[in-house]
Amino acid sequence: MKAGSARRTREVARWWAWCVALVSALQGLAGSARGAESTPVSGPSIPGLVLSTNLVFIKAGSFTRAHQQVVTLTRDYWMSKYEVTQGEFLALMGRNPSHFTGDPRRPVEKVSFLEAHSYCVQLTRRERESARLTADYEYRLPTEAEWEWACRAGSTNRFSFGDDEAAAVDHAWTEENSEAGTHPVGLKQPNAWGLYDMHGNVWEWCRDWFAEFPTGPQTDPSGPESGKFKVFRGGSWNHQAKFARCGNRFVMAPANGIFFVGFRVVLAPVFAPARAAAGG
Ligand SMILES: [Ca+2]
Repeated sequence: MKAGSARRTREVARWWAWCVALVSALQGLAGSARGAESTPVSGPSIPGLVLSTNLVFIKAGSFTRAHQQVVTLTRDYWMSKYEVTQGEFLALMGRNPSHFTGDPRRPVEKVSFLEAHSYCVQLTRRERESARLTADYEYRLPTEAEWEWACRAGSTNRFSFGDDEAAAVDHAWTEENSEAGTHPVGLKQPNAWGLYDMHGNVWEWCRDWFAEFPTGPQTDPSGPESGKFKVFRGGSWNHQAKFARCGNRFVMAPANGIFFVGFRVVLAPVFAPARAAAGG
């Protein structure tokens, strides 16, 4: 990389880190989880569905997020064990938008929400054509609630591993230990449900348009019907560990990508919004 380009990269990274710090400070503390009655393993056997070994079954449940809001998920789903890698993205999409190349096991980044969504559509198409996926199931981005429930993995703390940021070194690639770049997925300790890099490495796009959370209990929330920004979660190599906490959120326009935002997928019945009475 040329010196000027490297300097601009660092300036952009510092600017984004500052923005994330500001937004996070305004949003206050994360909530806590409860009722983690299950530890998902492989999940049910469903006719016509051939699962990738890199999917973790997530049993539905309830947790409490910011401002003591109780969120209930009524639908089970599978979530990918790792962030989508550059190798996976390249194999399916025929291109690799990432900044940190050189190892296909690194997470794909500089990938916009629209590209991440497109990956899910292509993956769904490929798996259906290969008779590994029925028409009533699909791969898609997780809702924010699905992401946070899976991130917490039963924890009631700021992080899935507790409240101590110092412990993040064993669980996440963050500014403190990343040496200014992404790392191949799956090298840090997973959370209690076997998901890797939910904290750190790259932030992860969610399905939801951004809005302040509505008040009151929520069932299967999936955000507003439209908006300007999409949400991403989980912190990154470019931000301090405190920004990787379970309840933290940040946003970006859906057509934009940057070198610290990637994604992972869920496999679930074809998406249907919650009924109106359930809100958000
Ligand atoms: Ca991550």
